[in-house]
Amino acid sequence: MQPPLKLWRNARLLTCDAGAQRIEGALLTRGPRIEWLGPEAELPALGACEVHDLQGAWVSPGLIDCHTHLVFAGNRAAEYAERLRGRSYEDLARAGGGILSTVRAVRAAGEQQLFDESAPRLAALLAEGVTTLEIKSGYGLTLADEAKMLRVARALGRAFPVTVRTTFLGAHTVPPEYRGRADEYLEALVHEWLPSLAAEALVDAVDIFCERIAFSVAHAERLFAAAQALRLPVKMHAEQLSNLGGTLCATAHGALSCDHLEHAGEAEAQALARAGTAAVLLPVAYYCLGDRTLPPIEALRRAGAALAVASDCNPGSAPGTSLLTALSMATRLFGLTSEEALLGVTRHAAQALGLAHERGTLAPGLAADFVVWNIAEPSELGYWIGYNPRRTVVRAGEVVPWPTATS
Ligand code: DI6
Ligand code: FE
Repeated sequence: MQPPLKLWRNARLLTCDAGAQRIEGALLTRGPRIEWLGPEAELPALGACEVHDLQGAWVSPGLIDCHTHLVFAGNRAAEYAERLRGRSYEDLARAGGGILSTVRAVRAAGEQQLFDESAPRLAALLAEGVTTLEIKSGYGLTLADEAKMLRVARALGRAFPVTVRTTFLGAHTVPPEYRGRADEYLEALVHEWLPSLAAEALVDAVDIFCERIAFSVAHAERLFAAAQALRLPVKMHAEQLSNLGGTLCATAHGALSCDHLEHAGEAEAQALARAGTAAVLLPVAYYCLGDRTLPPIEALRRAGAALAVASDCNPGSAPGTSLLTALSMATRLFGLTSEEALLGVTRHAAQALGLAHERGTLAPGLAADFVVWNIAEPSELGYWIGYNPRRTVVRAGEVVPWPTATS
């Protein structure tokens, strides 16, 4: 038997499709998918079905946070305080703090503790209308601890009304056991860890931090070849603190996304557009690091690259759980238009996760994930800071209750 139809009428639909259409009308959903949308005068004949009157509210696709390190233990407020006194992020990393201090906390945490610490962050993102998010590993840096992080990410996806995509980021930084032996560490990732985690179905994509304080382009080449042999899509933390040529390597491998890009330029913008690789902008990290180098927005725009926006939720450079705040920062700090910002957390974020065929826009056949907003104008998304205009969230065709850390 087919699941029942539901009619969501009297809506103003921000489809976020290629034409960025705005439609005054209705959505028809069947189970977890959208069956039809359009003006009410064109509604197909329906039998009895559940009807929701949305009273003229604006409706967008469910928001997609396509870059997070949401699963971690502890926090790094003390390092933030040091950075406020002038110490740099790179300096802290070189002194064994930074990512490695979170690695120590994650290794010490059991799976339940990691879940319990991460759940309130997830609940906060969901409260703003996030229905899909990516969660990276990268704070375990042993095979067992990376597996633990990825299992917690999967468990969060089962416990909460959200679609979780996991990304293996074993190549986040060189762990203490391999200090000075980055090449050997990478070989372990390639030959042992990645095949083992992939065999357990814990990995949806593979990422690498390509940076002076992390891994080289040659390392990325090795890792990407291994990922692609396992038919896993790849992505890269590229050009965040310096330009090592990571974007050109990632786009040559058909990466789903390159993320950060503060130190990218014209050549990178062209390569991203040509390869169909999404440019993921992370303005909260830019803000919290007190960065001064802006990503090349105008070049990306001119080249026609897909601009996505994400929270980067992590304890070091972006301790935030508000995608709407990231939107505000993407507009004010990076100069995105309101329309670009909305596409950045819907259609283009889906592209960054390789999910554009199933979510990120309102269209027949796609996921019935959408947010009903308490706003009079679409430009209010990315305008409010610390005020949440979400009215109702529908995921897979069901109204989602207000999320709590235990839901
Ligand atoms: N870039 C980032 O912004 C995060 N990871 C990365 O490669 C920061 C991670 C951290 O500082 O804990
Ligand atoms: Fe990141």
